[in-house]
Amino acid sequence: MTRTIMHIDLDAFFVSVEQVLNPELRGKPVVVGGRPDRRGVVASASYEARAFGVHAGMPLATASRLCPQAIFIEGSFPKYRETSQRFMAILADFSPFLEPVSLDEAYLDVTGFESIYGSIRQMAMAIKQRIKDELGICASVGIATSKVVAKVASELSKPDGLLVVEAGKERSFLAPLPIAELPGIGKRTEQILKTLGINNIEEIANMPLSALKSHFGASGEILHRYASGIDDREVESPGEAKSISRETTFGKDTKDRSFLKATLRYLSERVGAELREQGKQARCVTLKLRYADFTTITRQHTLRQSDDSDQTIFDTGLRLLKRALSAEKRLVRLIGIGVSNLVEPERQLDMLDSSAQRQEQLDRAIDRIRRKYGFTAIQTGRTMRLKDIFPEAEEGYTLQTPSLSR
Ligand code: DCP
Ligand code: CA
Repeated sequence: MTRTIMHIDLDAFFVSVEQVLNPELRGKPVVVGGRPDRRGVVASASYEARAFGVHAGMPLATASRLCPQAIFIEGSFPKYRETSQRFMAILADFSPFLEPVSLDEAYLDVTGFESIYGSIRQMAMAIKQRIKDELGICASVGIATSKVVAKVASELSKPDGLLVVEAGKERSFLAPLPIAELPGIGKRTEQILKTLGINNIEEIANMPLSALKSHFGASGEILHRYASGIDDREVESPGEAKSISRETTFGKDTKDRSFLKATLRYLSERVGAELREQGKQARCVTLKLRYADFTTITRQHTLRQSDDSDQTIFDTGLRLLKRALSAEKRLVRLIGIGVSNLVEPERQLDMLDSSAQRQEQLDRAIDRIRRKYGFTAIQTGRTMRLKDIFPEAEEGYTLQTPSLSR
């Protein structure tokens, strides 16, 4: 059966939220990511700034050189999350077959919905209108028989776009587009394809499968299917979170152990709070480090018993950190901690163990206070040190890369 899939993506999301809150920013070159003298990168650029060549991922300093008149904003994650939740709630009103992909992007399976709205195009216009009315933001919508084609269509229609790719036209729609437009093609894949003389999507579809496989392994096959407009991935409503992590990039590379420890403690508490909020326990703890030369390592430890306490997450992370840094000379650029393999809490046999019980009561008491007064209302001994280093925000310390530090 032919499916009808919509991909909905908000335009210049972080910037658009800022423009709703401060209408003076509308129609101007605006960049969210931080002040240009900081070392972060552009998270989101208004279309006015993009006209100067500014784009996401670009160092702020470069952006300010290309577009000196741009207005640079730090950005604040809680506002974006709140808008995102309202966005997803609007979409859920239109179809229960909703798969959020990121904060500002989702797939809807709308197969058969034309009978309700007259046509799928009318349904898409109604969705765009509600988003505009309630959030004040423009959305772009792509409609096709598969996820990959719907996504390319919404991207191509931006800003404020609506593009329908009819059934049977998938391959010819993709054919002339540059290879970078195909989801899944990163910088490296693009480079390799270019050296092979492949410039548009049609040329990928025409490559022998064996050649694609020899260069890209198993992903070669997916590449071939996507390039041919074939993609039978379902729209999947979210199961529960599979992992929770927090990370931050430092303003200045460091090997100050006690500072790294304090940051790890803070990030562990954020992960723990989220874990308990979701009513889950974790079996696996992962530490992530990026060194000054951008080499990134992860180290993982499986717990003997699933756990949700800040202390266990931190202790495990700290052991992994000590081991990783024991013979390490490089400075650390980024640190992150995560939990995965999430399970429903087991009725703990060792609840009779009074220290585990005290720990649990302590975590919950702290969670309650933080829910009421904000995350930094309570400091544990180790994170006190961070007070002078990171500016405080209601939701916690403002980390260097707000969008990546959820
Ligand atoms: N984002 C980020 N860092 C990046 C890319 C994105 O922090 N390198 C954040 C900011 C964006 C949001 O995610 O606003 C959504 O990403 P998109 O790629 O959808 O970009 P925009 O919504 O900003 O623009 P577009 O109109 O192209 O969708
Ligand atoms: Ca977007």
